[in-house]
Amino acid sequence: MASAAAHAGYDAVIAVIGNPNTGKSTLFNALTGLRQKTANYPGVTVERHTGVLQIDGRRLNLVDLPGAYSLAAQSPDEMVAIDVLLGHVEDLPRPQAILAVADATNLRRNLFLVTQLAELGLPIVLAVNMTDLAEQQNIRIDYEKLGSRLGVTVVPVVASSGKNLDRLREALLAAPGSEPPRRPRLLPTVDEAARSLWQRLRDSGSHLTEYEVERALIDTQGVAERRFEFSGGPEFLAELVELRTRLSAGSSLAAMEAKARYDLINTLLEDVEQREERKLKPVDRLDRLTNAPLLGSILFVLVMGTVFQAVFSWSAPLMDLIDQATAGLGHFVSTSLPPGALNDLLVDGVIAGVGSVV
Ligand SMILES: Nc1nc2c(ncn2[C@@H]2O[C@H](COP(=O)(O)OP(=O)(O)OP(=O)(O)O)[C@@H](O)[C@H]2O)c(=O)[nH]1
Ligand SMILES: [Mg+2]
Repeated sequence: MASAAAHAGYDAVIAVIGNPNTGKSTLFNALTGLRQKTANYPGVTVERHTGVLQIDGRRLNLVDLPGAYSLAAQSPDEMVAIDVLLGHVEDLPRPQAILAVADATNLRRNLFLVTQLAELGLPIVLAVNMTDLAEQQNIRIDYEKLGSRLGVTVVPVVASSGKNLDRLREALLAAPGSEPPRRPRLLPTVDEAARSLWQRLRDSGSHLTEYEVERALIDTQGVAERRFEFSGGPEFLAELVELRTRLSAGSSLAAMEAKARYDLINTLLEDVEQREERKLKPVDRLDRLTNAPLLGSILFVLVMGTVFQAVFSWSAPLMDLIDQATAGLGHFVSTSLPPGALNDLLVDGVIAGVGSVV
């Protein structure tokens, strides 16, 4: 693989991946500047952005993958990221490392993908971006601990201002060839079943990897399952489905895996992230108060009672005043004008009419 990258004039290929809207493009542009190319992946209409990061006389080829929340692909478009990461794209050697981009204000959700990437056997540099926003929101993250728990190099950055990008460049330069993270063991029984199925499939001449067989087993009707069927035929597929039913015991393997993954992330974050309650503005406090179930209902009854009281009791003196004013004005006009049609119109029509409406 390394020789393929060297052949293309690069020292290494690095895949850039992260959840949507985490600042991947901003970071990619900051790292590669104008040295970028856009093309399509073969067979799908997904754009392929590549760029060159030059540092200390070395050239790293960065491949920007489409934003993804998870690696469980349900469509060929989503499969592009996995294909690149597994080295299944014709004219692109398998990346030697991954640059994962995460949003510091949303680590819990972002780590879902990062822990999936940790299953691919590639070294990972995790750029925790938007650390400026995290600071504003009083979110405190122990980056060193996060790195050691995940087994990856963590670099906090602000892509939009370029903060800490030098450190990130150095980490990227050191990543190819370094130790990949230890694979998190989420569902050991499923791992073992997938491994034995993969070994038999391999012996029958299939080129699918163990990772792909495990994905086929877990992600019902996903792209991996279709590829598994294509490679192993109906008999292996029947075996896969039977195995899945047996292992899932009434639930779904995907749901079991997601739960195990979030349990792992929650335990990890307990030690790594501290979120201070934001200082509430007065209007937020009022909002909280009025939305509390019991207090909110009591306040509602009190407000409605006050409105009722205001309409039917407290308004009486004001209404009397308006009555007196209209009567006085009517008397004044009727005595000031000579009797006749105009007098009647003004006194009985305009003044009495407007008075009764008011
Ligand atoms: N405050 C802050 N904003 C940032 C930072 N990095 C990126 N942004 C902003 O976040 C928004 C999204 O950034 P993009 O680079 O488009 O994110 P992306 O991950 O490529 O988004 P998709 O391609 O849509 O998945 C933009 O408005 C950026 O200016 C950062 O470190 N801090
Ligand atoms: Mg983008």
